[in-house]
Amino acid sequence: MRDGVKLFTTVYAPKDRSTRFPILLTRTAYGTGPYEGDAYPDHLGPSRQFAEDKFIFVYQDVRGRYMSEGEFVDIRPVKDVLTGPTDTDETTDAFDTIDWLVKNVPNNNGKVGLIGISYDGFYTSSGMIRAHPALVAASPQAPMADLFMGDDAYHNGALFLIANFSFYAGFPKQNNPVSSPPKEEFDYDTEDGYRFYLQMGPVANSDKRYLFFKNPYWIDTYTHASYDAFWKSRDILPHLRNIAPAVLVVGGWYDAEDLSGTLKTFGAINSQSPATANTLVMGPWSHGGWQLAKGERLGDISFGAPTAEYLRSIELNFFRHYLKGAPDSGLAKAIVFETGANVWKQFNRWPPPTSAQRLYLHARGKLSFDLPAEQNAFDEYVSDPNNPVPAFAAPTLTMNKSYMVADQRFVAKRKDVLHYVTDPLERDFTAAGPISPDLRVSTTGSDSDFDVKLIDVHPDGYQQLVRGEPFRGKFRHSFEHPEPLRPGVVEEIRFTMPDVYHCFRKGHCIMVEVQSSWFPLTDRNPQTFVDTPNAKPEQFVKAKERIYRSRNAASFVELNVESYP
Ligand code: PG9
Repeated sequence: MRDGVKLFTTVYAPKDRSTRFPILLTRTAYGTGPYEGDAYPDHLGPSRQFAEDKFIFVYQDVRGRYMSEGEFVDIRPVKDVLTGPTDTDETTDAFDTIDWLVKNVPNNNGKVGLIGISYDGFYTSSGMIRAHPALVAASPQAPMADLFMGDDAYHNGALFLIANFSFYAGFPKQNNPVSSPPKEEFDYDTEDGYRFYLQMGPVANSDKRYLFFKNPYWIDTYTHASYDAFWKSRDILPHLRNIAPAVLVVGGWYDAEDLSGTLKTFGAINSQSPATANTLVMGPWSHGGWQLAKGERLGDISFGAPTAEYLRSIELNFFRHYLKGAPDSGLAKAIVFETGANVWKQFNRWPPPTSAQRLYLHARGKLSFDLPAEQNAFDEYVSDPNNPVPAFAAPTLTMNKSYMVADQRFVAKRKDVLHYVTDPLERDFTAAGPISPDLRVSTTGSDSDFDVKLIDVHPDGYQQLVRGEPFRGKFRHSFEHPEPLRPGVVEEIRFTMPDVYHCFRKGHCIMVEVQSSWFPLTDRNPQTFVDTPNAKPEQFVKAKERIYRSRNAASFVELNVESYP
């Protein structure tokens, strides 16, 4: 690299020396092994078809991980300005790597593609910024974009507890260069994540109780509990300007980690770099669930076909066109799987044209498109942070990938979950784009979460989660400067959940659930306005929550409904 640091890079090239091949590069935080001698990896490239088609596959350990030199920074911020010829960030490391590869790897054709999933999707996005001229095509897949604002770390101010704790338990700081870092398995001493996290108490206890757990990246994650300079500097979206390579953004509707980042990456390139060839592919997949998988189902939900096979041809044609000069397959702007209907559709924009429709909460658990007629009407429940609503039907120690389509009947009997259901639909109803809950609420506490779930109720009673998000009340006016809720005062909680493309079929019902904890998916809100991770056990108190459903204070969920010609 320009500062003399050496990054460990492995090149797998076709033996055929009669043709020149393009380079397909992946930069990773997760290790490029096997490192020993002439050991060969299980697979090369994103699919078998790529290996058969022949590319020069290059894998690199990013700065400070595994066999690379230098210092690792978790979600390294992109620098606005480089301070001199030896200043670096991930954009310069990608540039310098590509520069070295095209000048030194025998038989390369001078064209480079960049691809990666999740963290490696973030490194792909980084490489697209101030890109090397040889980088002509890039595919950020499930890329993180803004960790506090809806990606891995926080959703609407609530910490994604189980996902982050379990991730960082397996992602320690390394004394690099190291090919097989010592693995200290974290011993949960139970199979029951609900109990484990409840017994942990306030999140800062994770370090007091489990001393060896001291992981600086985890500590950063939970101590930066609002949208501060730490998180803002890590937001890559403002940097996605003047993107020269063609881009194929790939993601899954049921990605529990970086769904928001995927959609925002696509959206930011469209709006900030409109001349870039930029396509979105969204399938019915969990986080990276398309990789080396068929994509036929997730949890209980079948998609009727091996949906990931469809992506394989899109991906291969994309890179073949830009890297090998194969004919342009004429990609649409958005290639999206319509869940519920189980069909692929193509659009020249995403979201497609829609009209906003509001589903209002009514008395006796009804949900309808009509504004309520009643005055001063509400439903109420007691939310107890010491008995939080479970997020998963079965105990789990790691994020259950299929929770995003899971049957919600396991919370049907809880008194601290409100349910609102439509009559059976008389025709198919397709929501395309963001979902925006708008609640009028009050609480007896000084902070509370309001979690909203949009559910597809099948005729056999299965309650399939379609989209759900928490909202931490103290952030209702600002994610930088939280403010207490005022006990007993009606407040508006409005937020946006990531896009869906879901068909609620004729005969199904639409259901909305509201609750104030979702554990251990999110950390517990003490329901007292305090520094949440450091709250004292006695500051976790019950609160009475009211959700209003009256004409003068209506609560609703706004959907964008596809307009049929
Ligand atoms: N989305 C992942 C992640 C990155 C950084 C922090 C926590 C999670 C990943 O799987 O790469």
